[in-house]
Amino acid sequence: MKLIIAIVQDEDANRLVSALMEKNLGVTKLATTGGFLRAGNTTLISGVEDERLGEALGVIEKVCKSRQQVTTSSAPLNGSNGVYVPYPVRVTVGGATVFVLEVNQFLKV
Ligand code: 2BA
Repeated sequence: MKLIIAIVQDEDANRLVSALMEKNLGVTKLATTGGFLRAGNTTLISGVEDERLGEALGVIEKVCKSRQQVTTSSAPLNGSNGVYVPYPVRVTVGGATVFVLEVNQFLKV
């Protein structure tokens, strides 16, 4: 058995939990904070049988694939005399940091 620890962006977390549960893969969701940005992210832990590891990693990759998204920035534009005019910017969102650990024992007592 393997233990997957996946650190994902908050916005992907619920979709990922649903996608894993749909495949009958157990998952626990933890609210976490990244050390570098000191911003919230989500850590999911999932114990999977060895033969289902590839399937589980595939679900994580599909749901959390990094992608471009257009959002609105309110930083002042050059030449706008300090006036805050919202304008669209393209940012990268998604992606996951994944660790796979060997499980020595799995008990429910
Ligand atoms: P990622 O490398 O995709 O990491 C996303 C989050 O995954 C991290 O959030 C952290 O919570 C977790 N993580 C990544 N590597 C880990 C590890 N080896 N062990 C345990 N947890 C780990 P943050 O720490 O807030 O980092 C957010 C993003 O800032 C990182 O995205 C990376 O793009 C950047 N970053 C992190 N450390 C950096 C550094 N020292 N210098 C420059 N950029 C850094």
